Order: sequence, then C-alpha cells, then structure tokens
Amino acid sequence: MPSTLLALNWKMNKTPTEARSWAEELKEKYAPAEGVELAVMAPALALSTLAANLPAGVAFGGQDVSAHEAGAYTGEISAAMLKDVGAAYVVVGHSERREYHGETDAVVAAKAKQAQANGLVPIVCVGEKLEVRERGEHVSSTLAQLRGSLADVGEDVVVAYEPVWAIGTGKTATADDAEEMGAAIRGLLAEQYGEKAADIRVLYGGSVKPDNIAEICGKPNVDGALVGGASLKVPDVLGMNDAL
Ligand code: G2H
Repeated sequence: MPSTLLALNWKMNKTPTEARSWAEELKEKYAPAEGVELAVMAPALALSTLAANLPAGVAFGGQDVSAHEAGAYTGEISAAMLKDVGAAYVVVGHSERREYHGETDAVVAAKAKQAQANGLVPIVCVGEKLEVRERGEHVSSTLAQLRGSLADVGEDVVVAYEPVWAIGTGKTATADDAEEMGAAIRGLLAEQYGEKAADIRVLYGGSVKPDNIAEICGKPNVDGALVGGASLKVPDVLGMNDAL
C-alpha cells in the first residue's frame, strides 16, 4: 500500500520571503501523520528557501516543467534545475496550464517523461469540464485525456483527478464522484502498468479542505489530495494532515 499523499499546490502565490515564513511556521507546528506524505508544490523561485526551511521529511516540487532538456527556451525551467534544488515532484498538465497555455496531452506526456528522466515524480493532472460531466461523458473523457498524458510515461508517477468545475469554486465533487473516477483511473493504470499500478497514487483535487479531506481520501481508490486554496495557511494544512 503506498502512503497517502497530501500534495499542496500554491499556484502563483507566495514570494520567497512569504514561503520562508510559511515553512518556518510549519516547522514549528508540524507532526508527521502515520502513513501520510506531505509535499509542497511551489513557484520555482520559492523552492530553494523551502529546501532550507521545511521540516525533515516534507517533500517539495515544482508546478510545471519544460518538455525540453535544456537550451534556447527562454523563460522555461528544466527538470534538471528542479532536481538540483532538491525537488522530488513536479505537477504537469494542471487544468490551468491546459486552459491558459494550450498544453495538450502530448505536451503533458513529454513533460512527464522529461521529469522522470531527471529523477522527478510527475503528478499528472486530468479532469473534465462541467459540460462534459453534464453530458455524462466524464469517465470516458478523463480516461482518454489520461491515456494521452501517460503515453510512454513510466510507472513512477502520481495521477491527480481534478474536475475543472470543482477547482477553486468551492464546489467539491462528492466522495463517491472521486471514487468512481479513482476506480476507473486505476483500471486504466492496471492495463498500462500491470501489477505496478497498485503502487501508483491516485489523488483527488478540487476545493479540498480540512472538513472534507477525510471522507474523500477514505475511499479505496483515492490515495490523497492535491490542494490549492487550503494549502496557503499552515493551520489548514495541519488540519488536513491530522484528518488523514
Ligand atoms: C485544484 C486545486 C489544486 P483548489 O486546482 O490543484 O485547487 O483546491 O483551490 O480547488
């Protein structure tokens, strides 16, 4: 059984100075919960300060990575750069990247492969928009997205199901919605990775908070959460950690 992953996604929030204060507050108050791994996905500029100030055992990572190894790609951050500052994870294919930066499944898969080639674990995000769910096509659509996003990607990966209509809206999918998709995703992972699929964590993301995390993550095919808004304040993070 893999550990439950509580992955925080700060999005475009926190300067390095603010990140340092957050990490210091966490260090003061954090007690690891049994079977729970905590990881902070932060803006690239905050990663070095996290490396220096996070409590022992708390991992960190980036929110995006270049699909290229190195070279003339102005503004991009490579997987080797993330690895060099101590990152363990990187989020790829978040719906905000897909929506605002036109990232396709093929680009997401290329980024995931680049991450793995440099020793990072990609957290591959998928999830349907509201109109797709209303048509009842959420499972087939999300699995098609996942198939494309995992093309030729190795098994050292985390999958995050984030229904777009539940992101930052306060609308949370029910625990049963999360489980329905978690089970479907697990089936696809088993087809692609065989027995190794059992070790791949499938997260739920979308308005997760201290008061709903236990029910959602209590489902058999939900192995943790990717949390945005509720990751910004340390007391909320401690609340979620303790609830798991
Ligand atoms: C979904 C999630 C974190 P939030 O994007 O990736 O954000 O918890 O604010 O809905």
